[in-house]
Amino acid sequence: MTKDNLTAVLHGIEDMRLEQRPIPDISADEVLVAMDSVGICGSDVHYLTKGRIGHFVVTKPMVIGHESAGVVAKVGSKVKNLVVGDRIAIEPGVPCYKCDHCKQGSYNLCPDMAFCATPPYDGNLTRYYKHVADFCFKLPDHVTMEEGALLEPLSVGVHACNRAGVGLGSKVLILGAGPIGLVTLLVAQSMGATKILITDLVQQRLDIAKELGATHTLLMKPGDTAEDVADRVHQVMGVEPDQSIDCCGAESTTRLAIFATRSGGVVVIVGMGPSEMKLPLFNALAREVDIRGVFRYCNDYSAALALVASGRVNIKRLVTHHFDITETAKAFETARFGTGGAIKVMIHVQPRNSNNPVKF
Ligand code: NAD
Ligand code: 572
Ligand code: ZN
Repeated sequence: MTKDNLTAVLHGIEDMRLEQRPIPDISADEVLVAMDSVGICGSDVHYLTKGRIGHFVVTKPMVIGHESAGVVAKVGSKVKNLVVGDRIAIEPGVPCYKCDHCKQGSYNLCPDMAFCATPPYDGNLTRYYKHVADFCFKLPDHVTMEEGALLEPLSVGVHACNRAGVGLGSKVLILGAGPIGLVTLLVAQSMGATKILITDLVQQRLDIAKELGATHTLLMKPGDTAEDVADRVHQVMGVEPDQSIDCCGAESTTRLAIFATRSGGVVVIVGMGPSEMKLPLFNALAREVDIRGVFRYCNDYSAALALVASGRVNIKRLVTHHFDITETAKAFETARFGTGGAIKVMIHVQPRNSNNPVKF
């Protein structure tokens, strides 16, 4: 094993450095992972540009990255589910296993969750990273490392569609055609939704959504009022959506989600916008529209992997740009400014495809 452990470390606002870090020692329940692919998430960009998300503040150097896959390089003495050489996707949040939420199975709500690249916890845009083996998922040979990394945002889509109750014949409205809106579209389709309308402010993103199978798209303008757009949604879909999934989190999109959803339907809020907003609550209550939150995912990685491995979901189209870890600064510039219509920017810690046994 080489001693090179090049790592992308965020020191503060606009201060990301590539530096050498020691290769970590592992505990009995952990594996050492030779990282392969790490996607850039909006939250990584946010920590770089703002140094914080809400109460989560970068107060000491933090390794960035949480959408990842790699190859097992060492296994701890108590690890039973993995061996050296296994190609794995890494679920980035490790809960405490002890609190009531963990014991009841809702481990995503654990207040002591250690989540990659959420302060104070390091992420995994690095050559060698250690992780609890329980939160590593072996990939079949025909699933690429990039797809493994994308199981992370895909799991958000799985959780969101489950929370919404999407099923056979569902008519679904998705607000926002960024990576999260697009994975939600793919999952809703795979769950049997027959009409899916997706909105965005950017036509290029809607074009990709159409390519991925959205039955309808609607270009919004910044000044649109939610009530007016709700009428347009009904006209375009020819029906009121059963479920609306807000993948923006702007006040205007959450308002639209409520107005547009059929009585007795469900609004799910995935996008994290302002901490307080003005919403038509009476409209929702009087029509029994349930409003539900989404916090990451919980026991969703296996389903996300099954969707990709079975070919029911083709997630590769989301990746628009590829960079080597040595080009991390350029990769973040591209993700940040959406250069060249960037959707998902993938960073390769190993040369692309070097760990993909099946040729693509
Ligand atoms: P993104 O910024 O790439 O995508 C948001 C999209 O919404 C963009 O395409 C933008 O053009 C569009 N948009 C903005 N305002 C709009 C409006 N008024 N109407 C229609 N479209 C509009 O972000 P992303 O990576 O796709 O993530 C989406 C949101 O989900 C973010 O807020 C992120 O923090 C959140 N998120 C939440 C969780 C969770 O656990 N709840 C997990 C992952 C991401
Ligand atoms: O992939 C996980 C993920 N979660 C996001 C955003 C991007 N990626 N969330 C939005 C921000 N919250 S948070 O609670 N926080 C910073 C911990 O505001 C987490 C979920
Ligand atoms: Zn993320």
